[in-house]
Amino acid sequence: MNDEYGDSRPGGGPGEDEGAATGRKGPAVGRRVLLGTLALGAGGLAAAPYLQSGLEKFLGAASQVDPTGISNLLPNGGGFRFYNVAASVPTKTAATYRLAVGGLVERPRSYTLAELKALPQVRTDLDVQCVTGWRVPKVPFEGVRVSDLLDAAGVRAEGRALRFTCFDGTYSESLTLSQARRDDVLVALRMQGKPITKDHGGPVRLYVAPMYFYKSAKWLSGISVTDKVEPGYWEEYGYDVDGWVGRSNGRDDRPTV
Ligand SMILES: Nc1nc2c(c(=O)[nH]1)N[C@H]1C(S)=C(S)[C@@H](COP(=O)(O)O)O[C@H]1N2
Ligand SMILES: [Mo]
Repeated sequence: MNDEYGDSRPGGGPGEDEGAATGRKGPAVGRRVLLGTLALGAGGLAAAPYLQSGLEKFLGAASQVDPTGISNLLPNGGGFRFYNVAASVPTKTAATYRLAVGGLVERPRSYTLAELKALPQVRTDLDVQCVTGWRVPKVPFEGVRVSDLLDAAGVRAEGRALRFTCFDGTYSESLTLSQARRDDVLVALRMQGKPITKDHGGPVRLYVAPMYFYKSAKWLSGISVTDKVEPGYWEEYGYDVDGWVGRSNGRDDRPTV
């Protein structure tokens, strides 16, 4: 059980979480996550094997009501840590979810989940690498190429970059247009062979295969074409805007693509 904490365990050394790694802790992580995780304590961890089957569900529920942030940094049994910098995240269903594509485009529009599902779907099967050290091998993602959405919207001549926003109300990300047009950059609807769970950013998250996982914004609600790169949430705290795995953030991880 403890093995699952690996290098990401709070107090386990440098790079334990995004906030601590930069030495400039964000408002919603860092100390609070550390205290929350310690507060869970030996009792909580010892009980974890018995919770295994329901753990993912439990964490999803806990993240909605847990002001201590305990749920921000826990293993889920699959090698992932759930990250969430917002205090709470609303649940979006097929009936309520919308993705807005706008900014410097000819044809701004909003997509429902059904409309996204009706577009050509692409599948990848690549490793996920978090900048704090943990890696999950061969994670299937399926979704719509961001480049297809850009083509549909018609990027105007002055467009240079994309800003991604999230319905958690807090997180954001960025890519240059040429990065976003790669064929392994997806608006992902499925992960690990099933619809993306709420914990993993469902119903829709960004997936940027060649970059550290902080680029893969969860709970995606907006894509806006901008005239310059506007650094995302963690990038304001020192992470590289160009987050290539193995050649950014001072790390030498094996590339994911
Ligand atoms: N909206 C949102 N997206 C996010 C984050 C977040 O806190 N909020 N954390 C990022 C970071 S640092 C990582 S490592 C991954 C974690 O994805 P997971 O929770 O599915 O493991 O989501 C990224 N996308
Ligand atoms: Mo991360």
